[in-house]
Amino acid sequence: MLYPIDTPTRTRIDLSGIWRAAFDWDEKGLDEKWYENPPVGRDIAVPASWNDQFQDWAAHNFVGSVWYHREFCVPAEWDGKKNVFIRVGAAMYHATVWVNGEFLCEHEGGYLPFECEVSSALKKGAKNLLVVRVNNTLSDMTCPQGNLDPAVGGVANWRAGNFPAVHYDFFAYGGIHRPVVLHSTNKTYIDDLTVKTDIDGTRGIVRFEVGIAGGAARKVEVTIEGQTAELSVNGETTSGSITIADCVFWCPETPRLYDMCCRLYDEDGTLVDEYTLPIGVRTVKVEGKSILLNGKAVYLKGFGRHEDLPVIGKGLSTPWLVKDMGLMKWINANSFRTSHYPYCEEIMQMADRWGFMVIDESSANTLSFNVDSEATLKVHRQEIREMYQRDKNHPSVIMWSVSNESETNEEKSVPYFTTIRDDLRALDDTRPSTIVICVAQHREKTAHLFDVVCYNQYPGWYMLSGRPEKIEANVDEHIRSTWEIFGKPIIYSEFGADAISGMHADIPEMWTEEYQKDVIRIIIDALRKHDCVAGEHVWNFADFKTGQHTHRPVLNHKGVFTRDRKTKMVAHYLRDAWSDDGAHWGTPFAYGFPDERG
Ligand code: BDP
Repeated sequence: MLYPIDTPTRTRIDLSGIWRAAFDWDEKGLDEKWYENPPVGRDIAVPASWNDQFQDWAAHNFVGSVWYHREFCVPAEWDGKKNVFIRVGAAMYHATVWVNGEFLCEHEGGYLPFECEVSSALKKGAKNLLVVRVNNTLSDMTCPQGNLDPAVGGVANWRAGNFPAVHYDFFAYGGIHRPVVLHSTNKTYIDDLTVKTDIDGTRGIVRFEVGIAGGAARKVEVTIEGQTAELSVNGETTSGSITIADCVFWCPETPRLYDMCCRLYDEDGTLVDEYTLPIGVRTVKVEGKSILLNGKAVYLKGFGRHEDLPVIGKGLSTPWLVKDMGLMKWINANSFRTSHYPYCEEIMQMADRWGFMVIDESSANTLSFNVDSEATLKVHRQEIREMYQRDKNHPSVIMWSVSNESETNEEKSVPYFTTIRDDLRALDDTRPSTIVICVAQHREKTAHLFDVVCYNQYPGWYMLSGRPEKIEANVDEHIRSTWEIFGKPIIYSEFGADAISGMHADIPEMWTEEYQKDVIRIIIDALRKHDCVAGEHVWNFADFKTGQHTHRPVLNHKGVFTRDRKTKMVAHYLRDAWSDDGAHWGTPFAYGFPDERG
């Protein structure tokens, strides 16, 4: 499924704006056929989470179904002649779509797009009623899992007591989180593009496959940098390649993109579809202790992030997105991980243009294997396919992450993640993959399945709390033994400390900005002594909202920026540490006891 764009043969209409929504407090909407005649409900912004838009406690904490609706018209020239699609960028967690009372499609998984062809349900020259039911209930059968009663022995053990009850460490937002778009194509159209690139000296080799739907096509022309490949069409796909002489290879320093323009012609030689995809030419490999981009070792500097904003929740906000990308450039980051779910398509496109290397993560966060994980595995496999399908052509995506902090000490996690790893390898032979882990090296059972070891480690916070003087030795030992056991490049994919903005101390203590700065500094200095370390991702880019819990003062405060994107002290130091000429952290604080104490 291609990202919808306007071209000479395609038109898109963004349905973002104020819709109406009815909270289905008693889950009676289906029985009462709200899809035919939804309750008037209340004004609600789309895209955005529903939770923080209103004043009522019930809506804020709601877990269940919300019925969204609005009307739309299609241009007269679409009527009968075009395919008309409704595409939902993402809805958390399960969504069902009806038009004029007719069921069109449903989708499970909160972070990836889905679409349905809607022509059959449309009223000619009249208003159409669009109804989307979104349900954010998680269970032991969803991905991620959630909402389990600790009594059944499942995932709720992870963060028992969180309200609303999810076991992961971010707020259980629900809603239509990404734009809903109406878009049209001709009856015969390009429905997929797959691009794989290689390097031969200074030449860039672009191999592509074009998927065609609707039949009756004769040829495809693909043009890159003034060179055109003509491909005849005999079935649903056709493929070819183009070589770019003196190619500028994609990397953070030169994120050069080339437009790949594809034109599809029917049997009469009439242009029936045109789609332009920006592509980057680059290779990614893992060898020994290094991740190689275009054959050169790269070192990842950056963050684990969240899609999380005041009022908007997990909804897409393009001004905030632009600001965030600017802040990541300002601080000299070169990469980020889409912790803990695939992010919006717009950030992936910007990462291509701005030169950020991305670890693209599935939403399989903190999975438990104490419950029957077969159902979760099914949804997880579907998500991996959809994530690959959506993001496969982004040069910025240098690695897939299949999960964050699942119970990978459990024996059952091995067949589970072997299946996921095999799925991914069958889909993509051009990128490495990883699993983000936190269990102790000696108990970890899945890291050997993947190419890179991503570790979340919190010395100075969850362990060695208040003891920065012990961090260096801890990190040294951890890296040494991780390399010894797995023999793969290591990224510290999370480390850091909570700091409440404005809280200071001359002698650094937990929760102060000084303490956060020192913990991050000491860990970075320790990591850089090891040549098997391929990256440092601070947790987190910005403070973010969590469920209510005694450990969380409304937000997780490990942000380097506050939730409204103000700098904390450590931001200025990281900006130096991540600059080309290295760290200027100033005089280190004197931790430890005087000699006479022994
Ligand atoms: C890690 C999780 C992350 C949490 C972080 C923390 O991967 O989602 O927010 O810890 O506790 O375990 O701050």
